[in-house]
Parts: sequence; C-alpha cells; structure tokens
Amino acid sequence: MKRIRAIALSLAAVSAVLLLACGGGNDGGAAEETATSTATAAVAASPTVTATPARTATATATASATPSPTQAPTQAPTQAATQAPPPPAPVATQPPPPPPVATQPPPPPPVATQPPPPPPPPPTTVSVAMNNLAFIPGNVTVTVGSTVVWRNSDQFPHDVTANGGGFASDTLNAGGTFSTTFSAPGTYGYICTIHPFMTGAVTVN
Ligand SMILES: [Cu+2]
Repeated sequence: MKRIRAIALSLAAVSAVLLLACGGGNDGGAAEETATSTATAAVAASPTVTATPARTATATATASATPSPTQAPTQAPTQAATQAPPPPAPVATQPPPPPPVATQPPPPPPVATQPPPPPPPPPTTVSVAMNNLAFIPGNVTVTVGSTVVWRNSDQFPHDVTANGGGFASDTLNAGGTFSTTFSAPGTYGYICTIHPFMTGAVTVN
C-alpha cells in the first residue's frame, strides 16, 4: 500500500509542477487549488527536492536576465568617454604657433649690429718712417680725421709729396718730420720727389 501511495503522490506532484509551469489554465480556480494542495501533500512526503530546483532555476534565469540590460548601458558610456579624449589633441597643435613669435626676436640683433659702425671713426695718429730710401710701411690705412706723421730716419734728405697735390712737405733732413691730417675718405698716393722711386699711399676710410 505504501508503494502505491508514494507513486500516486509523485504523479500528483509532477502534475502540480506541470500546472505551475504552464501558469495555470483556464479551467478555473478549483483546478489550481487541487493542484496546489496535491503539491503541498507531495512536498510533505519527499518530493521537496523536485519542487525547490524548479524555483531556483527560474530564479537564476531571472537573475541572469537582469544583468544583460545593465551591461549594455555601462558599455555605451565608456565608449562615449573614450571618444571625449580626442578633443584635447587640437589644443596640443596650438602650441606650435608660439615658436614663430620666438623667431621674431632675432631680427632685433641686426639692429644691435648697426650701432657698432659709428665707433670705428676714432681718429688715430700713424707713423711712417723714411729709411733706406723707402717709406716704411709703404701703405697705411686710417680713419677719417686721422693724422699721418713721416719721420726721416735715413741719412739722406727726403720729402713727402702727394700725387694729386693734396699735400707736400719741405725737404726733410735726417730726423726731420712732416705730418698731415686726412679729413676725407680716399686713397692718397705720394712720392719723394728727390727719389721718385720712393712711393707710398694712405688709405682713409
Ligand atoms: Cu727721398
């Protein structure tokens, strides 16, 4: 008898589970009540094991179903966040323009190099010796306003006469000197009229 009763209970439990799975029929509340009561009876016997797994299975299903919607939203924001970084790049391209501004300062230096030219004009005094029948040095370069002094260090008399007639000295005996100041730029060639092969030149800048 116990065996038959057990089989009947298990069959009732199975039918109850099937009814629950189908969400109940249109038969009416009476059928559901009987099914529920039979299920409760079966639960009391032993089929507790079959009833619980079904609920856990549905629970897991619902649990796994909910996560998917939440994952989709989170991925979308992250993509939007990664797209945001690109904008900063244009900001990095703006720095280059400043360099050109740094290249502009160099021009001023040329202006600084222009002032130097004025200083050169400091007048000086240059000496030329007449020795061994020659002007030493034969060619001198001076600035405007400079003075050239000739000194006869030879044992012969000499003189200093410009080719263009700009200046001319008297005859200079040993130890005699002659000087002239050059106020205009140019090249002034001169000779010793006593010894025409003695030549020299003064360049004035
Ligand atoms: Cu001479």
